[in-house]
Formats: sequence, C-alpha cells, structure tokens
Amino acid sequence: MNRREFIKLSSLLGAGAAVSPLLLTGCSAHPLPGSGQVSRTPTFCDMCFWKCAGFVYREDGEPWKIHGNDNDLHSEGRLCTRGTAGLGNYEDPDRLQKPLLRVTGADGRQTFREASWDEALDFITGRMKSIAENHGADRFAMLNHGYGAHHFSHLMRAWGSGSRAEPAFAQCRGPRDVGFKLTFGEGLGSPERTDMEHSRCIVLIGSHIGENLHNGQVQTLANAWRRNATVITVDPRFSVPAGKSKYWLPIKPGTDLALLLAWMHVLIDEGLYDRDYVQRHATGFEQLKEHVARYSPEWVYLETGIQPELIRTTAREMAASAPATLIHPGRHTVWYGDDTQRSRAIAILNALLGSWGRKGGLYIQEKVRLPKFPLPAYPKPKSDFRAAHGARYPFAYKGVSNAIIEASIGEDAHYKGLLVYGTNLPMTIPGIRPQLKAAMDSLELVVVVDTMPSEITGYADVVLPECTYLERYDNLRNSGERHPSLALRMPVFEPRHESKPGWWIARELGHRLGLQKYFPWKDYSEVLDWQLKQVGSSLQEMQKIGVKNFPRTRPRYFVDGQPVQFRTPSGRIELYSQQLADQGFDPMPEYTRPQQPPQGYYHLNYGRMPAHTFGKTTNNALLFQLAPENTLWVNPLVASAQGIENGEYVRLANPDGIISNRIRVRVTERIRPDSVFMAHGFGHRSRRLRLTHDVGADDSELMTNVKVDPIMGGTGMRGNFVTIVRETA
Ligand SMILES: Nc1nc2c(c(=O)[nH]1)N[C@H]1C(S)=C(S)[C@@H](COP(=O)(O)OP(=O)(O)OC[C@H]3O[C@@H](n4cnc5c(=O)[nH]c(N)nc54)[C@H](O)[C@@H]3O)O[C@H]1N2
Ligand SMILES: Nc1nc2c(c(=O)[nH]1)N[C@H]1C(S)=C(S)[C@@H](COP(=O)(O)OP(=O)(O)OC[C@H]3O[C@@H](n4cnc5c(=O)[nH]c(N)nc54)[C@H](O)[C@@H]3O)O[C@H]1N2
Ligand code: SF4
Ligand SMILES: [Mo]
Repeated sequence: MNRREFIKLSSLLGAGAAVSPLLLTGCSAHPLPGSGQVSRTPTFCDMCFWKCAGFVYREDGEPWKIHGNDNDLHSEGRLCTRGTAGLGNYEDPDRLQKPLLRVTGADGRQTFREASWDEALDFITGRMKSIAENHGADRFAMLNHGYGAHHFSHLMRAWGSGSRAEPAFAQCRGPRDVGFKLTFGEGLGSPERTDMEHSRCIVLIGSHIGENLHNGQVQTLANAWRRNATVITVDPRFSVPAGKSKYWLPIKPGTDLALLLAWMHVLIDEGLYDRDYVQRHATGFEQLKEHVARYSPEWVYLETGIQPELIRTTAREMAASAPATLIHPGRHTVWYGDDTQRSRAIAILNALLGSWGRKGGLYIQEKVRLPKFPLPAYPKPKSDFRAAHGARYPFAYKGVSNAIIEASIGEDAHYKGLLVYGTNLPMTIPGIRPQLKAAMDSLELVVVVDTMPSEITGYADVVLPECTYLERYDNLRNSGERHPSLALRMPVFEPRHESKPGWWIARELGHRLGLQKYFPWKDYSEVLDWQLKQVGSSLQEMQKIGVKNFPRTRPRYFVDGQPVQFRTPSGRIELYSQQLADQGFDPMPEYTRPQQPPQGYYHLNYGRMPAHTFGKTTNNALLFQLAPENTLWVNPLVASAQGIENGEYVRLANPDGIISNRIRVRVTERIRPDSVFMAHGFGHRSRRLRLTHDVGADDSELMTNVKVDPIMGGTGMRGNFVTIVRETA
C-alpha cells in the first residue's frame, strides 16, 4: 500500500513572496497605449463550457483584450464578463509552472519537488506499464472535465482503458439527459436545444438563467422577454429571472415533482394538452392519465405551498402558447436523488404540450459533418466504466465519477491508477473527501493535469502543468446547434513558464507507451488543417476568421405530415416507460416528500453567480476584483430571530459536525425563511491560490447527506441542512 499524505499546497516550492497580481488591461509596458501595432488571434472561450468564439487582441505582442466574434451564433458576438477576463487566467501569477513529483523528505513528510518533463513523463508511463502488466490497461481510469480533455481520452482509448467519467454527468446534467432519453430517445445536448428565441411561454424550474450565465441562452431568454413572452419561474429563491417573470412560484424546496404532476393533471383534466400530437407520437397516455388523476392542485398545494388557482392559471398559460411553450429542462439537475424522475416529468410535460421538435419548444440540432482524422481503430478495453458500479445505476450511459473513486479504494480495488484532467474533485463531488483520501492510499498512480494549484493537485503523485486555452490548439468546436458551425482555438501566446499544451502531453505519453501510430502528428495543427480541408476550409482560413457557419441540411423542426421515428424502444415518445419498469423503477414519476430540516437547521441552497465559474475563476485577478467572495443569503425573519446583522461574518455547521469557513451575511427577503443560499466555488483551502485562499465558504464540504439517484448514479446535493454559527456568540 502506498500511504499518501495530502500535500498541503503551501509546501509547494517556489512559493515566493505574495505579490499582488497586476490587473492586466492597460497595465502593459506601452508609454502610449493605442500607438502600437494591433493584431488579433481567434479562440473560443474556456472560462465556462459554452465555448463562445472571440478574438484576442494584442498591441505590439502584449495582451490587450478579448472580444466576441461577430460571426459566432453561439454568442452573437458578445462575451460575458468571465470571457472577457480570460487574460487573467493566462497571467495568473499562481499558475502551475513546472511538473511536480511527490517525494518524501528527510523529516518523513511528503512534499513536491520540481521535475523535468522527461522525468515526470517517464515516471508516469513506467507506472502505467506496470499497472497494465500486473492488472490490465483497463484498470487505469480518467476523471476529466473541460474541452481539452479530448486529447487524454484519445490516449486512454488507445491504451486500452474504457473508464472515463466527468462531473458533467453524475454531478450535473446526467439525470436530465437520462430522463429525456427515456422519454424522447435523445438528450438535450450542450448548448441545449431550447428554442427560446421563438418561445411564447417559458417555464424555468430552478434554472436561474441570468445568474447561470450561459451566453447564448441568456440572450435568447432576454429576447423572449422583449417579445413579451410569458415567463413562469419556479424557485424557492427570488432569483434574477424570478424578478422578471410574470409568475414567480416560490416553491417549498424539493417538491417540484408534485407541481409537475399537478400541471399534467390540469392539462389532461381540462383537455388542454395537444391531443393530436400525443396520439400521433406518444405511447402510454391512458396510463399517464390514470397516474396523474390523484395529483390534484388541491392536494399538491399542501406539498408545494403553491395555491391551487395559481397551478391552474399557469397550466392554462402554458397550453395557450403551446406548442411554442418550453418547459426548460435545466442543467444542474442533481438535487434530491429523484432527479431522473423529475426530469422525466419535465419531458412528459413538454410532450403533452407538443413542444419537442416544434418551433418555440425544443428544436432539432445539427452539427457539421466533420470527418475524423484517419487513425487505427482503438483496441477493445477489457472493461469499461460500468465495472465501477456493476449492476447499480442501470441507466448510467456515461461514467459515474463518484463510483470510479469508490472503485479505487482498497487492495482489491478495480482501479489501480487515475488520471485527473481539469476537475477539482474535492470541491466538485459532494461528500467525496474521505473516499478520495482512501483511494489515494490504494492507487498505484495518481496524475493530475491542471493549470492551477487547485486542491486536487495535493492528491497527486505527479502534477503536470497544462498551458491555458489561450496558449494551445484543441479540437475544433463543432456543437449541435441551431446552425452548424466550426470554431478554432489556437495559441495566442507561447505557453508561459514550462507549461505545455494538452495535445503535446498526450502525444509524449503516447510515444513513451509505444502508441506512435495513434499520434502521427508533430503539431496538432496538422489534424485541424486536414479536417478543415475535408469541409472546404483550411487552417489558414480559420486563423483569419475564427468561425465558419455552414447551411443546415435538415429542417430545424418536425415537418407537418411527415412521420417521426423516436430513438426509444417503441419508436414513440414513452409517457409510460417500460424500460424503467423492467429494471424495477417507477414507469411514471412518483412524488415522494423530501426530508425536512431538523429544528434550528435550514436547507442549504446554492447556485451560480454571474462573475465566476465554480472555483476555477475565483483566483483570476480581474474577476476577483469584481466579486471577491460569496455571501450567505439569510431571510430577515431568521436574521432577527438569531440577532444576525447584515454584513457580519458567520460560519455554517452541518449535522455531521462539519463547520465551514467564514461567510458574510446578506439579509434579504429574496430567500425563504426555511433556506439559506450561497454561490458555489469559494472557500478554497489551497494556499497556493493566493487571492482566493480562505475567502468565502465552500458549499461542497457541507454536503455530507448525498442523495444518490438509483437510476443513473447522480449525487443529489440539495438534501443538506445547515445551522448558522455566529462568530461572536
Ligand atoms: N457543491 C457543489 N458541487 C458542485 C456544483 C455545485 O454547484 N455545488 N456544481 C456541479 C456542476 S454543475 C459541475 S458542471 C461541476 C464542475 O466541476 P469542475 O469542472 O471540477 O469545476 P471546478 O471546480 O471549476 O474545477 C475545474 C478545474 O479545472 C482546472 N482547469 C481550468 N482550466 C484548465 C485547463 O485549461 N486545463 C486543465 N488541465 N485544467 C484546467 C481548474 O484549475 C480546476 O482545478 O461541479 C459540480 N459540483
Ligand atoms: N456564471 C456562471 N454560469 C454558469 C456556471 C457557472 O459556474 N457560473 N455553470 C454552468 C453550469 S456547468 C451549469 S450545470 C449551470 C447550472 O445552472 P442551473 O441549471 O440554472 O441551476 P441550478 O444550479 O440547478 O439551480 C440553481 C437554482 O435552483 C434553485 N433551487 C434550489 N432548490 C430548489 C428546489 O427545490 N426547487 C426549485 N424549483 N428550485 C430550486 C436555486 O434557488 C437557484 O436559483 O450553470 C451554468 N452557468
Ligand atoms: S458564456 Fe462567458 S465564460 Fe462561458 S464561454 Fe461564453 S464568454 Fe466564455
Ligand atoms: Mo454543470
């Protein structure tokens, strides 16, 4: 067993004096800004996962600004605050600079020392080979997030590993996509196929768009408001979109499924559903009708706190605008453990309104048909991500990150090695810290590829510094969208320090593992140029324009009179799911009452703030200036009962005895008295993140009551309760 200590990142070498990072814009060396030679280089943004395209402008080679690309329909030529602050990531003085290797010092304490790339890569491939010989190549898994990960998934597949997982599934949109796949045979994609630009009625269930800043989505919602579309927001908190909505339904936390069933009840009871669409495309209507009969608005009122008349009025509003009515599927959908079923209910409601495949509802996405660079086929792995959870979670069609960590613990563990790319697991997977520590003790190799000294690096044997998105080529952006388009990410600057692009790291590892035939390029630009030439463009052209739009080849909506084949077993929309029934799950969503907070405790509610993406931008100097810390939203009734002042610092404690960092109170009517709210991504413990270290509180460490979705393994995060601890008390 390799007992590994968690390496406190303060012990990293080269810490140096705490310099305050310069703000970039306008701080370059020019005596007269504006007098130099201006050039621009295309990129697409990596500050979040929306991938807006833009240009980076330089003056005499010095960074100047990032601006949207007017040809980009993803972003309509506009970047959000985080996107324009991308240079702050590039210039961050706390970036990882050199490969680091775990060593045990003379005093017996473990620490990192700097290593050359050759030494670090040889060390990794040496261990990978011994794991492959002793156990099999399939026993090396990868946990990843972010676009650049594709270089490493290629490496893993070439090596014979089939186990990869990203938090985007079991910590984010997995339940939603599984629920929609079970119903319509397809998920939602990213960007989501929501046709808000044409919707006449939009229902947001906990989607706090406006705080959740996915660029194109915010713009289409704003346009819907301009067109006077009816917006109905269901949120226990008076969120930004709630404030602009015609109806705000301040629902009791965790009871959304009851409301969704009551809406179905009203649509069917009053004959307001799209009878023709349902007859033509769906199966199981009679069973659904019988199922929802007992969910009357009067009964559901007692669960949700939403008045029966308001439930009826909003259902009628939805029907009046259908099929241009969108019940938004949400994105971060791991809430209470019944999340696939809640997402199924959202899918079914969309089906009753006839909005899937219809203008103003959910459109049909289209990508560019971009040929893959010709390479030999991958070997078939001996096992894949399902080995991590076995027969549990039968509908997990992608890797379950938490299950992979659990399957890395102990001498008999399935996994023997782990590569972590671009995901800060201790803050990302709720309640995972004890398992992460235990996995570290068992695994023979832990490699972390990151740009920053995030908490996860403290668990590694080897830390590899990747350069930022502004210093590298990645694959072309080719997302399913309203309009097919390609976008280019290319190096604007040379990689700083000794950081390297992901494609280079993957190729170097591949060559050392004898996988040369999977990495025949010298530079990744060769791959992009080859692909672009297959679709009538070239790297040279894209380096000038950044984005190329292509015409659609298929209609965006169903065509009247033409039959539709859904990718479900029945070929129809499945209101009743035989697939779920066969696995012992409810074939139609059932409501169960959520756990209530114990006396003196509150629901721990959390979400996004516009200025940051999780914890990955909080150390960015430009964004830190805008929003240095998160705050704790507390209802005035709670504040006065506990004598808490607006602006004072408190801590939160959970029933398992975890106590948070300090967090500043914001007393506001916008939160219910049974809940408190904070933005996720703060309370970093890594001292090497010098700006953001110890600032604000971390929601994830308080999440020890994880509600696992038995259908697909998602980690429900909303069943956690906290009490407020005053510093002065
Ligand atoms: N408690 C709690 N947990 C959550 C959520 C929540 O709201 N609350 N939200 C969930 C959701 S919706 C999601 S999608 C996930 C997100 O989970 P993650 O994607 O893990 O999010 P971050 O914490 O921002 O971690 C990103 C990591 O990638 C690194 N990184 C940034 N850029 C690069 C790069 O170019 N290359 C490499 N190699 N690394 C890079 C950062 O330094 C950081 O370590 O979290 C989930 N977990
Ligand atoms: N600025 C910014 N934007 C982002 C991100 C970011 O990090 N920063 N991350 C992106 C990612 S990966 C994701 S997944 C999305 C997530 O964004 P969304 O999918 O929109 O949001 P959630 O985090 O699920 O939901 C947060 C909202 O749910 C409400 N809520 C809490 N409990 C309940 C409940 O029981 N019922 C109902 N109806 N509502 C409830 C909260 O009050 C809050 O308003 O945001 C994306 N956009
Ligand atoms: S929404 Fe903002 S942060 Fe996300 S990709 Fe677009 S510009 Fe970048
Ligand atoms: Mo997410």
